[in-house]
Amino acid sequence: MDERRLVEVSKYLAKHLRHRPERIGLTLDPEGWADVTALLAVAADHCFALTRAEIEHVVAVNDKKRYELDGDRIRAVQGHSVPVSLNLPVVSPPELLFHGTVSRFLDAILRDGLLPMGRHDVHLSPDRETARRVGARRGRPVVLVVQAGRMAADGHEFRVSANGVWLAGSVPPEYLGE
Ligand code: HQG
Repeated sequence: MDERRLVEVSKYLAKHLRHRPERIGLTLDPEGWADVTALLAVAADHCFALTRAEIEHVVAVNDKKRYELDGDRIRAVQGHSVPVSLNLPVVSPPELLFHGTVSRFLDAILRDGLLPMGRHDVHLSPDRETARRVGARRGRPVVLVVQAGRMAADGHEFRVSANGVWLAGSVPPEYLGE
């Protein structure tokens, strides 16, 4: 599979497993799982030719391990905008986590805290370099430091997705620094 096709299939999966399953008539169960057989059928119905082997390949080599396969089921491991409950356990975070953003959002973030915006959760990175890459999707990155240990001690819940993204409902401004 060439790189272009890999990206095309990955984007197709992200769109329909995270954001708009209804666009192709796909049903996700409450935990975000779709039947691979059903996905192949509805993709074909909507003129996107896709094979099981391509799905398996994308799941295996995807740069950020965004998807998981379990028998004939597939789901995105995080990043949804549709309501799903991934049933991730609450876990203790490291003392510090990081969030990559850009300077144009800083005033609002320092005033209102980090909010999930279009997604279910605020996404936090375990290290500065990962956060820098997340921020760089939007321009010159700014990395914020999150006092995650202190937040957890104050009763805020953290979860971590299967691909190592830390998730929190929000991060109030008093736990943020640069
Ligand atoms: C910003 C990619 C104004 C926030 C990445 C971010 C990540 C605020 C944007 C994953 C704000 C939301 C998630 C506030 C937060 N006021 N702006 N109060 N609070 N923001 O894409 O963290 O490729 O939903 O800084 O690698 O950028 O999809 O979140 O800039 O892991 O697998 O609002 O997406 O992964 O943007 O990225 P996003 P994100 P995937």
